[in-house]
Order: sequence, then structure tokens, then C-alpha cells
Amino acid sequence: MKVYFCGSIRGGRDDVNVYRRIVNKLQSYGSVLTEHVSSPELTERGENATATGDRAIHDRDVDWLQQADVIVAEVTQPSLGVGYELGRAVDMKKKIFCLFRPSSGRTLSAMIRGAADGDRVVVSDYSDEVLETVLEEFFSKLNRT
Ligand code: 6K6
Repeated sequence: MKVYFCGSIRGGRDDVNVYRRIVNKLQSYGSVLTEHVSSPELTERGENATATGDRAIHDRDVDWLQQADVIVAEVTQPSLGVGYELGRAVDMKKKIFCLFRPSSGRTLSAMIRGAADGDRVVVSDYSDEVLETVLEEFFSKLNRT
């Protein structure tokens, strides 16, 4: 299974440790196309950006979205890029799982929470202690459909 993980980069890297935990868990289900999103070396200022530039990043990521069997997004830290990826993925009719942490004190965008349809798009509130369990539940249901 190919999994596309979305997490904030230029939107801010406060949740990078959560992204690491999610990617570790996702790797037990298949290959994670965007493992770099969880790398502590990748900063929002772009010290680790490649010389190929933003167009190449965009085109490669859209190509990976097309290849992906499932999209998992951590949406607590608001990110234009993650919102864009989710919009494209909805249009591609992909299976999408969004994870939001209410303890952050933020309120999730209506355009993400409101996209949940209980079928292709699932949005789940979680707390730190149950992150891996919430992923296990989602993937066990996915494997039964
Ligand atoms: C590196 C450091 C700063 O900017 C970069 C650019 N590198 C990126 N490499 C790969 N994927 C990227 C990059 N920038 C954004 N993305 C994609 O958009 C990822 O798949 C993330 O899920 C999402 C993050 O968007 P922003 O708007 O928070 O950057």
C-alpha cells in the first residue's frame, strides 16, 4: 500500500514529533511516499530545500498524490500546502484520513471538518495517548473495505 502523509512545513514545524510518530506507524502498513515531511532536519525556513525549486516539489507531490492508495494528514497546525493537497486529493476521489488534536486550542477549518463524509473522507479528533490506536482503527476498517 502507498501512503501519502501530509503535515505542515512552511506553515510551521511545531508538531514535527507528532508527524514522526504518525510516519513510524504508517510504515507498518505500507510505503510512505512523503517520509521527509516528518524529518526534524526539514525546517519551515527551507534550509533543506532542494535546488530544484518549488515547481518541482509541487509537481512531484501531485504525482505522488495520484499514486497514493490513501492520504493521511495531520491538520492541527494550519498549512496552506496541506489544505491544497487535501483539496486535490478530494478531487481525485482518494481515501483521506485527517487527524486533529483539540488540546491544541485551535478550531479546525470548516473546509476540512466539513469535507468529512464518513466514507472517503474521515476526520478524527485525537489526543496524544491514543494516536497510534486511532491509526490502527482506521487501517483495520480500510483493510475490510
Ligand atoms: C523545504 C523547507 C521549506 O520548504 C521546503 C520545500 N519542500 C517540500 N518538500 C516536499 N513536500 C513539500 C515541501 N513543501 C511543501 N510540501 C508539501 O506540502 C508536503 O507534502 C506537505 O504535506 C505540505 C506542506 O505545505 P506547507 O505549506 O506547510 O509548506
